[in-house]
Amino acid sequence: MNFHVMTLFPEMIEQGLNTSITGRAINSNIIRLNCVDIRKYTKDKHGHVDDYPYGGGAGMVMQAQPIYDCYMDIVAKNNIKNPRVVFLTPAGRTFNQQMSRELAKEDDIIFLCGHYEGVDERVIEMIVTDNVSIGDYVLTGGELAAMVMIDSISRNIKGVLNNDISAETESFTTNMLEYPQYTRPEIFMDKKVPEVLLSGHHKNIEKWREEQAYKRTLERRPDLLQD
Ligand code: 6GU
Repeated sequence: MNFHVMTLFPEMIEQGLNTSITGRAINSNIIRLNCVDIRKYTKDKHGHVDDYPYGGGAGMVMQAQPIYDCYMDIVAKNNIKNPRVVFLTPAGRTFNQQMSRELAKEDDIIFLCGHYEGVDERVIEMIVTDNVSIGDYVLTGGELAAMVMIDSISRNIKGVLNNDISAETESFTTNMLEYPQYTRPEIFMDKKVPEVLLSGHHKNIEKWREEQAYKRTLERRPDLLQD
């Protein structure tokens, strides 16, 4: 999988994802991260990539030309045919585990990170296939949202996680939140590990975990149980 990111802050994304599990996946060539600086493509003599909005209003709007040229260059250099192009925007469809699993099947995904008050609608119409939000709150730019999506999609790609099972059994694959986990020591500041987990009785442990997962889902996310 090749993740291409069009952004004004490539180092932010590189630094964030070159760490931990995604960092290891990049180093072992299971995924590739190609962050491209939109500013490199501006034809403005002062290096500007934004301008005032037609019709007036607050803030600046990212111009179409640098983004379009950046996109064309990524597609040409990497020989990409019919790519998914994801525009990170609070006005998009909300990202979830199902979308993550679908996107993990692609060979290339191009992300467009917006900044300022928005992006010229014409370039969005020309190149974007998916408008995606990561939740109902507003961020200063699309970079953190792209990082969230790339992290999530990566862990659905074979070879990224150590164990194939954990991506399958965890929260949202089963529509249940995960059961609580414990490790050594058996007693921490007077708090004991639930007895059943020390019993070695696998059937009882499984039953206890299912009950805990259900109880937790009912308390914290009852909306997940409504269907
Ligand atoms: Cl994708 N972008 C921005 N700027 N804010 C957001 C978001 C995306 N998703 C939620 N808030």
